[in-house]
Amino acid sequence: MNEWWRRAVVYQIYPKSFNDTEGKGVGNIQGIIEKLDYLNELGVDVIWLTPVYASPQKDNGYDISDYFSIHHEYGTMEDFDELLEKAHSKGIKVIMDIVVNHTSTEHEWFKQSQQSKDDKYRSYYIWKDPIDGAEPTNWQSKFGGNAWQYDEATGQYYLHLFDVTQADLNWENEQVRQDVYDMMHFWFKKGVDGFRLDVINLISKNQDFPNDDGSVAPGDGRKFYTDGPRVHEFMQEMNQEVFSKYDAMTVGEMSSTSIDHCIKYTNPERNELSMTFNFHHLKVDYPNGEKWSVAPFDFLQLKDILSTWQVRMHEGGGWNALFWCNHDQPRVVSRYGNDGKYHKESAKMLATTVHMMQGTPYIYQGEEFGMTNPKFDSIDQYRDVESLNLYKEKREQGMSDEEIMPLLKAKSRDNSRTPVQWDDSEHGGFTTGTPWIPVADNYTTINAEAALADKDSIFYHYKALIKLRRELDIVTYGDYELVDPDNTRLFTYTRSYKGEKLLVVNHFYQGETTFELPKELEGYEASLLLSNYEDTNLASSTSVRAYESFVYHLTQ
Ligand code: TEU
Repeated sequence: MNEWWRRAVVYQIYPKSFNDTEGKGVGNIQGIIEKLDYLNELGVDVIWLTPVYASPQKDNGYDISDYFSIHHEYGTMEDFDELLEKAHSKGIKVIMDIVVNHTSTEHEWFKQSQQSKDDKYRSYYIWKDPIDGAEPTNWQSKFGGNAWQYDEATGQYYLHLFDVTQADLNWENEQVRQDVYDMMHFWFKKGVDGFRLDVINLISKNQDFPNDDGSVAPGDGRKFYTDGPRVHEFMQEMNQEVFSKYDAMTVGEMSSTSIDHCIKYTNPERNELSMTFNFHHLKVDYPNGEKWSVAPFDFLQLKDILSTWQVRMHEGGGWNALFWCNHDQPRVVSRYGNDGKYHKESAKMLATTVHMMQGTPYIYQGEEFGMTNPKFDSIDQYRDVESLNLYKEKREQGMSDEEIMPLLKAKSRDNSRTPVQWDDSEHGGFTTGTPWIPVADNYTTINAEAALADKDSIFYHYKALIKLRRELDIVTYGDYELVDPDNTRLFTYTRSYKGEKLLVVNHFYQGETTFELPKELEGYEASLLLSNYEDTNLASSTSVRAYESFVYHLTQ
C-alpha cells in the first residue's frame, strides 16, 4: 500500500478553458505554466491534462489525429517539455489523458483504413458489412443517432460509439495494441507520471455484434461493449508491456461499470490500473436513467452509492478516484449544493464530503473557488458536440427552445467548460481576446484572485483538506462506515484506523437539523479538525446549520 498516488491529490486541467497567454481566446500550455505557483499554493500533487494532442477538436481533443504531437493552439512540444520540467521542479507530477478506444477520423490510421477493404489499416478499426441494407447493429452513439457510419466508397460501416469523427479502434488486432503501447512508452520516456485512460472499459467489444433487445433503452448496446469479454486481459497486457516498467499512476475512466469490475481493474494483485473513475453517484439526478431532465437529486441514493463503493472497494482491495466534477459534468455546487445564498458553505461541505473518503481525490479547475454552472440562456452560447446534437434532435422531435434550454442548463457538459475565472477583469482574466466559449457572468465575484484574498474562502478550505490528507494516515487508510443511512439531511460517516476515528458530518440542505452522536462514539476525546462555520461544536445532540460540515478527530 505504499504507492505514492494513494496519498496524492490530483488537479484536473481542461487546457482549452484554463488560461490563455496569447489573446487567442483558447487556453494554452504557457498558460498552465503561468499558474503552477497557484497550484502549488493549493497544494496539489499531480496535474492531469485532458488531451493536448493534435486534434480537429470536434470533441475538444478526445478526437486525436496524432498521438505524438501537441495541438497547435496549445503550443509546441517544447512548451510541453517546459511544462513537464517546471512542474517537476515544483514537485508537481503530470499525467496525460490517453484516448485509445477511438481516434479521430483525421488520424492517418483511419485515413489509410478508409482507402480500401484490403488496406493494412482496415483492421485497425471496426468495419462491417450492412445487414439487410442497413446498419450492422441498432447500437446508439453516446452523442445521439446510430453508432455506425456508412462509407460510400467501400460499402461498409465503421463503428463510432461517440461522435461520427471518433472511430473505434479494433483492439482484437494485436498490431493496434502494440502501436498503443509504443505510443505510451514515448510519453513515459519524456517523463510523464501516468495516464488517465479515456473510456478504457469500452475497448473490448462482443465480437458477435448482436442487436440490443432494448430492455434498458432502445438500441442501448452498452452490454455488448462495457467491461467487455477481453478487457481485463487487455489491461493486464498493457500493464505488463508498459505500466510495470515505470513508477506510474493510472486511472481508468469507466463508463457504466460495476464495483466487481472496478475491484478487478484496481486490485494490485491483478496488475491492471491504479484506480478507476465511476459515475454512479453522478446519476442520482437522472430520473429513470434519463440524463436530459431537470430533477432534484436523490440524497439517500447518493449516500448509498458512495458508501457502497467505499466499503466494497476497500474489502476487495480496489482503489477509488474521488470526485464530484470534471469536464463532462455540471458544476457540483450548482447541482448538489447551493450556488446562491449558501455558495461558500455548500461548496466547502461538498469538498469535505468526498475529500475525507478513501481514495485519491480530484479537483476540477475552478472547483477550488466554487465556480458554478453559467446558466446559458441561448443555444448560441453552447459549443459541446453532445449538447448541440441533443438540441438538434429535440428540435426535430418538435420540442421548443423553452423546453430544451432548461435541460442543457442543468446537464450540458459546457457547464464545466467555461473559462476559469481568474479575476474580475474582462473575461475573468482568462484571455485578452474573445473566449471560445463565454465566461460565466459571476466572474466579478467568484474568481481565484478574490478567493486568495479571503482567508475564509473555499480555496483555503480545499487547501486545508489537502493538508489533512497529507498529515493523517487515517484519511488514506481508514475503514469507512456510513452513520445513520436513513437520515434525509445529513451525510455522516466515520473513518477508523489504529484505534482512532474521524467523524465527518455534512448537512446537504438549508435550515437546521440535529445531529445525534451515536452511542458507540461517546466517550472519545473529540478535537475539531475542520469546519465551514466559525463556532462549530459537538455535543451528544448538536444543532447543525445550513450546509454545515465538520470533521472531528476522535481518540480514546
Ligand atoms: O467521456 C466518456 C463518457 O462516457 C462520458 O462521461 C460522456 O461525456 C457522456 O457519456 C456523455 O453523455 C469521455 C470524455 O471524458 C469525454 O469528454 C469524451 O467526449 C468521451 O470520453 C469520448 O472520448
